[in-house]
Amino acid sequence: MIVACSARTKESADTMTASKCATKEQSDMVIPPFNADSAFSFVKAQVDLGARVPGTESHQRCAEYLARELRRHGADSIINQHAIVTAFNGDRLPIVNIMGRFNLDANRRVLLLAHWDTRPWAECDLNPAMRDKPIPGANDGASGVGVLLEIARNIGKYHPAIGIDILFVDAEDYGTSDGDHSTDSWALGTQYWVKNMPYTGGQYPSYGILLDMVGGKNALFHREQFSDYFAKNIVDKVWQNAAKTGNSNRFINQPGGGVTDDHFFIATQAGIPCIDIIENLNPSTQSFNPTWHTHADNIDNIDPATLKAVGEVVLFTIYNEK
Ligand code: AHN
Ligand code: ZN
Repeated sequence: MIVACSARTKESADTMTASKCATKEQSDMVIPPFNADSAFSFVKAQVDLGARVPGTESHQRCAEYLARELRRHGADSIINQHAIVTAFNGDRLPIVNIMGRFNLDANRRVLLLAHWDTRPWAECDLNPAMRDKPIPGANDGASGVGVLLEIARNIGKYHPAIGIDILFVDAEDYGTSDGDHSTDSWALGTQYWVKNMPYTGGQYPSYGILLDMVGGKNALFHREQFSDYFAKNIVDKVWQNAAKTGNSNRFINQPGGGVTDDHFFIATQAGIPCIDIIENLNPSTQSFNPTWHTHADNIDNIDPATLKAVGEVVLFTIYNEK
């Protein structure tokens, strides 16, 4: 257990047992332990299904797996939002955004999201013959979902004070890599969701946290530019929580580049401030993981320590909300 009241080094956090905080206002807030092996197994389960490209059997099977997992971890409601969207190249994609809602009575809510689809192409692969084949998407897709499933498992056991909506969005990665085309070609599932939000009454989340590519080896997370623009206070809070949980070695409190990712559409069209925890947008390199959109984006290149750093920071953040 990690106790929420004080900064701790990674070593002490790993070995600590549950205990109450010393001071009154910090009461007995206890953060459950993020199990990196469990998160890794959730990543592997997705990758083992094969590429999750909209319209394929593996995609369908993964949708069923994700809804089943959310149910198993005690979500109070599960919404499967089915739609057909049209990709930049005219492909008609059967998509499903999957949302598990925990603690339905709570009006204060936080949205946690990740894309679950995988890219049908590997345009960055070194081998030209492999570029028209779908990527395994271990990091780009499965990693964010794996961390969120491990968070769901914890929420089901130790209820946070607020409500949590875990959203797996589809068809993020069907965008064009041709710079002449509009960036609207990305995040099609989220673009559908923001126009058809399944909320009633005053139950909109106060803010959102997107996880994208959170499992790479030696991954670093900088302050993504649109996140800072639309939700600076949330970025501040999350990067401070990284420091408090001993994860400043990965969460670098410096500006990164900007990415047109799911959070952009949530922030601009749903009116929900949303940040993106995304690997290595150091402005000096502007680079993602070298496995990005290649066939090397496989389970061998997933580091449980990266999943753990991100999972700890997000868990700490939601259990400290009131
Ligand atoms: C753009 O390249 C404009 N967006 C990429 C977002 C992304 C792709 N995240 C994962 N794969
Ligand atoms: Zn991608």
